[in-house]
Amino acid sequence: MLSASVFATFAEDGYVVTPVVFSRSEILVVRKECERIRARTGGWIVLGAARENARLFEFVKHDVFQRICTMTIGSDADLFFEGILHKPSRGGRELRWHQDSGYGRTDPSFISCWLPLSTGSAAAGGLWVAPGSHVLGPIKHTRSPATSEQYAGPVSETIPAPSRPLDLALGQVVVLHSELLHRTGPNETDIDRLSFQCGFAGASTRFLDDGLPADHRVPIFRSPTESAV
Ligand SMILES: O=C(O)CCC(=O)C(=O)O
Repeated sequence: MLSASVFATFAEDGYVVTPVVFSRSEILVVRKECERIRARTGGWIVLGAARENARLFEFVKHDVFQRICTMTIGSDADLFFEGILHKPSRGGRELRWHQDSGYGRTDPSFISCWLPLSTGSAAAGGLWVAPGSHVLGPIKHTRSPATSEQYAGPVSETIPAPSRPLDLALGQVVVLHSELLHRTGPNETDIDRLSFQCGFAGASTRFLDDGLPADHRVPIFRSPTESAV
């Protein structure tokens, strides 16, 4: 279903958009859980949601994510963050250009998988990417005093690569290298934008400036070990 050719440009571009890999009913189950959690917590982002929700935890263990990990960071991979992200219709603010490694640097890099649960249109606050920008390596991020978001500081004023919006269908996934510059805009449509994101790191990845809680890392995919005879 996810052939190696889907990932052929990942090393060069720092991202790939998969074909539709989740059915509508799979997306609806995830969406329902995310809406239920959001109704309780509010806020534009809910982190750690899969750790306390069996259906979301099943979802992050899906064969699709296993395949994505195998093709990008290796078949032994840990989940280390996941979030529900919401931008209300005609609302939400821009999340400026940033690298996900700006929130936590690792060696080697990790990946983030982002997927729409309501609409994947860039105009609805969807993703923009700067293809190939991951080759810049980790950029020092700055915390905006106004919004407290971490962003790529002066680099975000002069994005070195041509940037492009991604319009996604439900069931598609964007896989981002942790050093790829990306952003999302405000939601300019009448549809509430709900998305899900999960980050995976190779099992032997080192966290260089890890301010995250000790239990943030969950071993999730392991290549089959040879059974003792
Ligand atoms: O979904 C969003 O608006 C932001 C996603 C993103 O870029 C991030 O969480 O790093």
